[in-house]
Amino acid sequence: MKSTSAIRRASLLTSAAVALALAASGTWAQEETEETPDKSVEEQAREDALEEHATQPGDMYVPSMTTLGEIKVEIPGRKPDDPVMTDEEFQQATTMYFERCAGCHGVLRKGATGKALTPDITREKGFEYLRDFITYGSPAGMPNWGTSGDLTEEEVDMMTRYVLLEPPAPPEFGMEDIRGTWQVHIAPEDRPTEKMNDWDIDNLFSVTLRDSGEIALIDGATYEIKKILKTGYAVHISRISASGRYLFVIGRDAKINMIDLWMEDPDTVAEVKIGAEARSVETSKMEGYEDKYAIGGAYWPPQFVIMDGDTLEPLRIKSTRGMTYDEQTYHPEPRVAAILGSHYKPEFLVNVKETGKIMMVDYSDLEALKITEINAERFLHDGGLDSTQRYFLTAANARGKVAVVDTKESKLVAVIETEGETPHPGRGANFEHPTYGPVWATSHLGDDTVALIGTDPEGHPDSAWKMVHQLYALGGGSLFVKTHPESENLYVDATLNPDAETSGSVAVFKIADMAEEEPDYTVLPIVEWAGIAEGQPRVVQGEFNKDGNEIWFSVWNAKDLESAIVVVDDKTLELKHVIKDPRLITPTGKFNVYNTRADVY
Ligand code: DHE
Repeated sequence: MKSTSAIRRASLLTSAAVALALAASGTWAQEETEETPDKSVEEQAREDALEEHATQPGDMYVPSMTTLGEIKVEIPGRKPDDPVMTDEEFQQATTMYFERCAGCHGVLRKGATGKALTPDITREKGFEYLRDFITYGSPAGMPNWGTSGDLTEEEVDMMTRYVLLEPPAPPEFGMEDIRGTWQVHIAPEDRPTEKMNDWDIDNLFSVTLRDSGEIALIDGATYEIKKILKTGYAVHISRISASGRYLFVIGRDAKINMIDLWMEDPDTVAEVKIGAEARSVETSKMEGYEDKYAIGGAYWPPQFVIMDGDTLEPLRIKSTRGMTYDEQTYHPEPRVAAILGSHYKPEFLVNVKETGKIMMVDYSDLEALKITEINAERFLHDGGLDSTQRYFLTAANARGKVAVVDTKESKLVAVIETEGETPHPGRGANFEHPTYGPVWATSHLGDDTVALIGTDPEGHPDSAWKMVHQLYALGGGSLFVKTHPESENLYVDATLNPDAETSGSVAVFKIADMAEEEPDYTVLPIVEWAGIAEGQPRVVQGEFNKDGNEIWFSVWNAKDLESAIVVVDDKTLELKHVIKDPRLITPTGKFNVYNTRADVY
């Protein structure tokens, strides 16, 4: 079910211990070793393995199809030899499966980063084998759902019977469904023709309030919360139209809100749901197409939807189902991960996760949609542009690689090993390295490394599209790196690190110090600065203000506890301000309007 730290786990245990631990928990590895292990060694190996399960930060970062879990599914027809399961249990197990297992094993159980769990496979393994596997997990990435206490013995039993049955298929979400959710609250002709408020829109931050299903619009200079707006469930990211007027946010329930920042009192002017589960939204950025289209990408159904940029009217749906790029076998549910608007062509770059393809979707003629399908690497997740905005660098995170696409020539340029476990760049960070020239950075979920990749094939051909420098930051569990053209620093968080002090801090590298092989970094105690006594808040995602002289970090606490945003002076690395407000519930992503629309990172 969870696999992001699989390689690290395996490398942390000796291979003998791995074999023993697997054998002890009755896992796939039973086929690989016939030896009967010594009991006490076996127990030790099991303990080691379980400890690993409990402490790997990457495990906490696996998609949870929560909204899909709320849908009542049609129960597939039963066969005479099926395990007994009531309809009520089946629905309950489906919800549990979508929330906890589908992220890795796929909604249809055909496998993603985790193994396929279709009945032809599960029935061969048998009830006891599967029950033990769910109970104890495996060092290959499966969590120990039973022994961790996450599932009761009865629930493990129910899930075991469930995976022996045919999987249900959640409903599709076609044009009729999408149009059924589409609402234009204020028609374009009824909107202002010029900006009607005195907000400094370019320096506004749209802040995700994850667990309250809202965003906060915060002024970048005064830190005043100008407005809180209701959005979709567990809203994920914000993106801005090319003009900077319209703000688009997408919830995990695939609901997009379009907010007009020119209104006297900015508000949602249109909304639509593009599927049942989604994570990405973007707008057309190419000259001549500014504000013309928006696009949303869904996890379920596997599809993207191009919409009118003024009204969100759904115009074109494209399914991403198809062949994997390498083996060319059919994948029924390749999820749409990051989407980026090209500055070089009227194209959206769409990461299709499980098939490992980057689709360059030409939106100049929606009736004759042209897609250049680039074979990249499986498990594409997030990424961003280089400093010239010509190259798209995107992580195939479960493969430990970064793919580079030339958006001008529509070609794959390179697939680079980052030599860390599970690269997770967000949109990455671009800066001028003292030795290697322009580079783009990513940190990693599974270890403390930061990979710097050369991005200047003209000026620095020897460094281009290679990992030129590896830095060591605070620890595993990093989600985002950040810098700004005006900054001389690179910031690296460690959000999912199990150690509270580490996940509550940020590492800052001086770019000039990178002339050294192993530069030191400064640690900023962000949570301590926030002065929050209760809970174990995590620091996540730095975001610069427009001028690039201060960086904001979210201090992300539990829903019912105090959270904050800490503002750091980029020149002095000192605390500048703490934004606290009871309305700031679980702040996570922050999107400065100017930096987001102009792709400055
Ligand atoms: Fe994200 C970006 C998917 C969990 C905060 N996240 C993205 C993108 C994808 C994605 C595909 C790229 C969007 C784009 O650029 O178009 N995220 C997922 C998941 O599948 C995952 C692992 C689990 C899930 O069920 O959603 C997940 N993400 C999280 C979190 O738990 C985070 C830390 C907190 C939160 O708000 O949910 C989180 N994700 C973010 C942020 C970005 C993001 C802040 C945008 C970064 C940027 O700089 O653009």
